[in-house]
Amino acid sequence: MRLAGKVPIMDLKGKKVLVVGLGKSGLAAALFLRRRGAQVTVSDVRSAEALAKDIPALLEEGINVEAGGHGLLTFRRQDLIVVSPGVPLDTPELVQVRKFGLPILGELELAARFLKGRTLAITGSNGKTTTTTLVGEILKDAGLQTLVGGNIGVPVIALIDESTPETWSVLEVSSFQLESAEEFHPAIAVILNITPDHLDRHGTFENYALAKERIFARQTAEDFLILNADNARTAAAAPRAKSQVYWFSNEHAVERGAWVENGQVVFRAANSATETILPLVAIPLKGAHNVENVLAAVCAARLAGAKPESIRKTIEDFRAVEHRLEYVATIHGVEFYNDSKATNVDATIKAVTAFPGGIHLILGGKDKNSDYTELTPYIRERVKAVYTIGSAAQKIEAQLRGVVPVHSSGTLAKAVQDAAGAAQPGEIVLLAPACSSFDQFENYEHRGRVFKELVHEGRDWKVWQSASA
Ligand code: UMA
Repeated sequence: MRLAGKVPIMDLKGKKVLVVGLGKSGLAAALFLRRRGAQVTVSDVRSAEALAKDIPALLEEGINVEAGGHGLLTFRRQDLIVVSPGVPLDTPELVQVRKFGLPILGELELAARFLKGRTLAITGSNGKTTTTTLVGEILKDAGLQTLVGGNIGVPVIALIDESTPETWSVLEVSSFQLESAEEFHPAIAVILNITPDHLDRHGTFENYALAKERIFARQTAEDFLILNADNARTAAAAPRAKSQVYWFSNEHAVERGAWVENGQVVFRAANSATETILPLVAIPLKGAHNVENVLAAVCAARLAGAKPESIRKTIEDFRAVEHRLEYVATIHGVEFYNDSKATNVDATIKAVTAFPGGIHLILGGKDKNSDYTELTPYIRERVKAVYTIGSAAQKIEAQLRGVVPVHSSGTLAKAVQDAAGAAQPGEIVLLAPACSSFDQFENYEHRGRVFKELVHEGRDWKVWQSASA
């Protein structure tokens, strides 16, 4: 959806600006705007008690706070509204003020207008954080001035002060951020894959895919767009690009881009010879999806100017990012993996297919209008039992009935006990829940940390054995 209005936002002095949502992005945006002389108000649906840790610092900076709900009058009084990524654009107050032509910018869009240097932006339904982290590491190791942020957890606005004309800002960008992007213009854009996610917010898969495509809407012939040749909806975006399209594929050679040939990751730029980057066996990350992430990272890093030898070294030394198919421990022969970031069905399929079999899979959390029956063939092939948690449990149980034994564990603590108690040496306990975490946890990081604590606490095998007996 295009948002109405244009403002001379380079001059924020004296402007009345409302920041909607006081999470990480809202906090960073409010402080940024205030430092540039704007009269800032923050509005959040959470109560003053829930926001207590941030309110004193905001008041001290002269920032007004509206807690416990959004007031239409507060919205109408502004010159500009800045929206946090998690706030839906069809929030009634936003719909109302849009009718009056009030400018509304997303946090990414606001930040992009102030960020100096070039941007390398990475989106996709899965693999964003691993690829963003890897590209950031590669560029740093290659001696390029690099900042990393975005959906990965550091709001883009927080990078502005450090950025210089020489900076590469490597940004993980989500469909929530891209939905309101207007002038956002990365020199290199990557779409890793597009598979169903966030249908509760975007309504349809096509709306979600079109939000992702906004990553290259402002690109010109001087820019690069990197697409996954093996993912149909991603590849379908190519005809709409004005930039130079590069491809990556785990299945076949591409005209320009990165692919796998004779067990080696290779790269070819336009009108150049094919370069060997590194052998597949030297990739230290599990799963075919991580080969795709590495291919995308190689392509992006080469286009940004990193040399093949430097890229190879960084990839060889790279370790899994926290909460992404992260190895936790082996206890009495059972391996525990934390893939709390598997917040949609496709991510869970990728996690399950990273192991040959013997998986005890923990599924559930807050449903996003997902279809869990898509998991059926993968579960039948590799999973011994499923343990459900959270508010999506009943739906998952109904959709997976008869595929493998499904246990209603309810909580993560009980699921770890149940799964660990049932797993035999050589088998895997995998948290890859296919749902968001917000029904039982603050966020997926919190869920992942709790999982790891539970695993480490349960090192006394007997506790699990007796608990599940
Ligand atoms: N809120 C309102 N009104 C609403 C909705 C929410 O006031 O109608 C308030 C909430 O009460 C809360 C605040 O908004 O206080 C939360 O804002 P937010 O959801 O935008 O969260 P932030 O803490 O600012 O984090 C956001 C991203 N969150 C989302 O997109 C949901 C973080 O991505 C990101 O790391 C951070 O900005 C920094 O850029 C997280 C995420 O879950 C990891 N992303 C989704 C995903 O990866 O699937 C897209």
